[in-house]
Amino acid sequence: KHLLTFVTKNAIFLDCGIHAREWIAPAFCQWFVKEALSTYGSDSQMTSLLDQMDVYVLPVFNIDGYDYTHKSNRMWRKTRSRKSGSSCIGADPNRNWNAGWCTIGASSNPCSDTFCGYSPESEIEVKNVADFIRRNKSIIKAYLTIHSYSQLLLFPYSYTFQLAAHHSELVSMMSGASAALRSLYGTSYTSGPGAATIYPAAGGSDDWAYDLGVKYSYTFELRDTGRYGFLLPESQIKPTCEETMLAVKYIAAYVQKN
Ligand code: ING
Ligand code: ZN
Repeated sequence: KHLLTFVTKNAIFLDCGIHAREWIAPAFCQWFVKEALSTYGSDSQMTSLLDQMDVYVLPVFNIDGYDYTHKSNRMWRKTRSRKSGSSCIGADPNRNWNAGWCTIGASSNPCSDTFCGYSPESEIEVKNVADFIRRNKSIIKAYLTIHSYSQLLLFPYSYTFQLAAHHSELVSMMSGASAALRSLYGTSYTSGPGAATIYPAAGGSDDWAYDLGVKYSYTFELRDTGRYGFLLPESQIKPTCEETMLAVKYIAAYVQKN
């Protein structure tokens, strides 16, 4: 008698490139996949991680916006959606999630760079990722989203100054992750809840995932601190990816054992 047991592994969800102009972010997702494939079997931590967990990687969340930054406007941030009645294009895909939607640090003006959209999940990219995470919420143990720049490790909340229920655990986890990151090239990161660390902003993906029940929900703001900003020189791509990998692996190891 055959007995087939289908085991669904717990998972980490990783997305990059929610904002079009933050080019180092998609580079990191690509680096992550390369590292996962090339170190599985030789690196004991990667091997054990991938044996026990799945990692869902969305390498370019805002693909139309990313394409637009290559062809027309390097500083574009939003999606490229159109709506009749407005000549302005796109909404901010990190203001469009249903988490305190459009209450603070977001604009209801379609021409603004932080336009929250006409309704939560109005953007097709947000709707589809939110559907995926909702559908898989029982297995998704961590949500990581990669942005730039400012060298920050952010966690909920951004839509309110209230502290998350797991605040102290998230604080200590981020101090471990930033120490791991710093160990390679000395790059210094600040961590804390979004509202108090960068600025209050509603409708972000990490707050939404956290309120859905994904306890380990983090926004990375990669290099640099403003010298080059979004126009990070090519020479910094590899070191940025290498050091970020250490923080992501630290988080993954923590999630794996908890
Ligand atoms: N920063 C983020 C932004 O969307 C953020 C900061 C994180 C806001 C989490 C809300 C929630 O504005 C960048 N650089 O995009
Ligand atoms: Zn961003």
